[in-house]
Amino acid sequence: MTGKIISSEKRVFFEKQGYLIMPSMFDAGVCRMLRAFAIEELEKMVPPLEYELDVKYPGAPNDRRSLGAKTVRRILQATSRDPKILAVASDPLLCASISSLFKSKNGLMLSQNHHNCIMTKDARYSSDTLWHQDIRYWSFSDDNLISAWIALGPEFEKNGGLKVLPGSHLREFSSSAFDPDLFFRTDFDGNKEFLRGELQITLNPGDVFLFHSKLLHSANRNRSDETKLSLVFTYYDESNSPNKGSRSDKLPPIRVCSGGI
Ligand SMILES: O=C(O)CCC(=O)C(=O)O
Repeated sequence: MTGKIISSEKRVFFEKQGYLIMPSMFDAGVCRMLRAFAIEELEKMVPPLEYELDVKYPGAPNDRRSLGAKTVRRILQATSRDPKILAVASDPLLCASISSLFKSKNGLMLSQNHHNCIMTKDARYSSDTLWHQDIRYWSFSDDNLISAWIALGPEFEKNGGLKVLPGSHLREFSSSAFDPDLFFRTDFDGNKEFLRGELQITLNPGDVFLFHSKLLHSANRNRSDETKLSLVFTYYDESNSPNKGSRSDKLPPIRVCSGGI
């Protein structure tokens, strides 16, 4: 199956640009059901949750007494919350597509750690996520991870849709290109030209945005009047592995594609 699921043009596009949009991978009924589930989880506030207050990004509430202090940013460990979430994360077409991008006949592993989430962007109290590579969160023997961002509603500039710097996953940046929190500095002269290449990603409900763990991306806060909801999962080839004792190694992976395809 490898090589047929994703055309060679799309694979070359992903290799060069660091991302790929797979339109309409999930239908409107599935998106409605997942949105309803996400809203229920937000109402129940069942941990583990990441709050806007935890990240302290620009626009986030400052302290526990601020308005919006209880605003959730990520509903964590999403695949263990309900079989329908696991079914989406292990969708055969999605997983075969990602395996094909890894050009691998090995098994495909789904991480259950931090990025296994329902990402929420509240209409009132969300924040700006500055330019970064997701590899800042991960600790693996190899930096080659792919995340799938599944839009459950429309995503665009005004509601805080993702922006990317195409091709940035292939660049070697000096450490001075990043601040101490590993955000890509917009005030650093050496980054300015590169930042001019920013591209706004727009997604429709059910579209999947696949991106490499070294692709620089950012997103503004949500300035629309509806909370934005997406599912985010991260995958890696079976030949890769989380570093022992790191937070990427906390929960065991789920083998979502058996390999040999
Ligand atoms: O929706 C956003 O703000 C982007 C989230 C993101 O890229 C991250 O937290 O790694």
